[in-house]
Amino acid sequence: MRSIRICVLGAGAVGKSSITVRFVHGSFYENYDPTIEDSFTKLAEIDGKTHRLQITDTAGVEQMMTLRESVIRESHAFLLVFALDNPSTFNDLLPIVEDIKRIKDTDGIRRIPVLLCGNKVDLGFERVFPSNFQPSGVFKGVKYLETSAKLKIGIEEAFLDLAKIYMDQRRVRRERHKQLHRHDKRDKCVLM
Ligand SMILES: Nc1nc2c(ncn2[C@@H]2O[C@H](COP(=O)(O)OP(=O)(O)OP(=O)(O)O)[C@@H](O)[C@H]2O)c(=O)[nH]1
Ligand SMILES: [Mg+2]
Repeated sequence: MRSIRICVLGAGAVGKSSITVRFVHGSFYENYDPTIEDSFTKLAEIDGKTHRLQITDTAGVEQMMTLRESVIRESHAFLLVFALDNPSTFNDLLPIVEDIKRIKDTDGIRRIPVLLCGNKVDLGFERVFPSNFQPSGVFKGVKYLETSAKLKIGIEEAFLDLAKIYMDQRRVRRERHKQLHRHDKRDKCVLM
């Protein structure tokens, strides 16, 4: 069974723990309890095969920067969360994206399995993003979902789509690698 290591990142109080706990345990809590770092495991079926999702729920507060560095390095895929009632939480994702790009050594975030999550979609009047919001800029081409941990909207989809994005990117990478390897073999001359 393959393990897919997913990391949940975003500013404080956007709902990272709530989304994770809703997905793993099916429950939701109104009270706010800031996270240091928590790990969860859940089996999930992707393309007809069972995989183990190992989810790390991170801290939103900046003091945990060193923890964030190592968890990004060890993760395969990233769920980036902001809150639809708080515009600054969207901007807070930009340095996180830069960290992921630096640590994973890529100049394009689309080459990394990432899913952007606008959480608290249940908050109708408090919402500050337009109803047809589509992220652009660094998030252009990145899959975007609106979720509610409270009302259980889009939660399964967020984790399963992200795991599928990881598996698809992995398959493409492996096929490309195989092709290159085949060419390598063909180009080699035999020294007698
Ligand atoms: N209305 C609403 N409230 C939510 C939702 N998700 C989380 N909350 C509330 O938002 C607050 C913060 O949620 P957490 O899940 O603890 O946020 P977090 O991102 O893990 O915060 P840190 O661990 O400090 O980084 C809590 O009071 C939750 O009940 C949601 O979808 N809708
Ligand atoms: Mg938390």
